[in-house]
Amino acid sequence: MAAVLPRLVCASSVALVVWAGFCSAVCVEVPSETEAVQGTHMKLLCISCMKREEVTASTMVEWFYRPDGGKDEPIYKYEKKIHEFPSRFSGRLQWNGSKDMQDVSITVLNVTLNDSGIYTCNITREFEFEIHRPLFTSSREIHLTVVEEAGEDFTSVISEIMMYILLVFLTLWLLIEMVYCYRKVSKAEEAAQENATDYLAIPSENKENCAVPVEE
Ligand SMILES: *[C@@H]1O[C@H](CO)[C@@H](O)[C@H](O)[C@H]1NC(C)=O
Ligand SMILES: *[C@@H]1O[C@H](CO)[C@@H](O)[C@H](O)[C@H]1NC(C)=O
Ligand SMILES: *[C@@H]1O[C@H](CO)[C@@H](O)[C@H](O)[C@H]1NC(C)=O
Ligand SMILES: *[C@@H]1O[C@H](CO)[C@@H](O)[C@H](O)[C@H]1NC(C)=O
Ligand SMILES: CC(=O)N[C@H]1CO[C@H](CO)[C@@H](O)[C@@H]1O
Repeated sequence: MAAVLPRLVCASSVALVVWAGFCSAVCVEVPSETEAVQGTHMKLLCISCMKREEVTASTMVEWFYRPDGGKDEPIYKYEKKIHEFPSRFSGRLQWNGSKDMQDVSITVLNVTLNDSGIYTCNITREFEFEIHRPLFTSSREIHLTVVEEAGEDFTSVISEIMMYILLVFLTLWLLIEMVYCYRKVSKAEEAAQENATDYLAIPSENKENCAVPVEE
């Protein structure tokens, strides 16, 4: 069952992206996918919605890569123009952000197994026309796992099968319970109807004892 929840979360984040696409004025900070398939393009999603005071600021974004057990190394920078740092990603990084710089995503082309690790996007916004030039910074981390092949892993297949078995079982159980209840109710009704005739024969004092007390 463990795979069901991430799938739900996944579906809802897709819904969010679609929704954000329909009304582009709304910025939604959707988290990035964290699994990539070897040999495909991987979009490292980094969205940092502007607060109202940041609209007149200029945005700079820096991307870092940290291999497992390593330290952060800069790989990409965008400040008015693109700057790529020499790294093993050279030539494989592509700007995939938006013009308004709320989406500062990049795409890694032809992902290899070695690209697993932690990617950080650091966003700095600076007021352009102020004397003090205050800075806003925000940071996101993406823990990327690169897998050899697309497809479902064994445990998620198992949990999916379990889910269907459970569904069928629950439906059957519900049906049986309904039939059983229906029988019971109709039997009780029959019996009650039989008794109703007896009930009429009971003297009226006894009838009052059964009645719901009425408040005055
Ligand atoms: C992806 O990388 C592999 C090995 O690094 C290379 O053999 C392959 O040609 C590359 N594919 C593309 C589409 O660049
Ligand atoms: C992955 O990294 C290891 C060592 O860091 C290196 O030996 C190997 O060639 C790399 N593989 C690819 C496909 O870049
Ligand atoms: C990214 O920004 C965060 C918070 O501003 C900071 O703690 C972190 O050191 C920065 N990362 C790098 C690699 O500069
Ligand atoms: C009907 O009446 C009989 C006896 O008069 C009683 O034993 C039985 O429990 C009653 N059934 C119901 C459903 O009230
Ligand atoms: C310029 C660029 O790489 N654009 C790509 C950004 O990502 C979407 C998918 O999320 C692609 O369809 C674009 O081509």
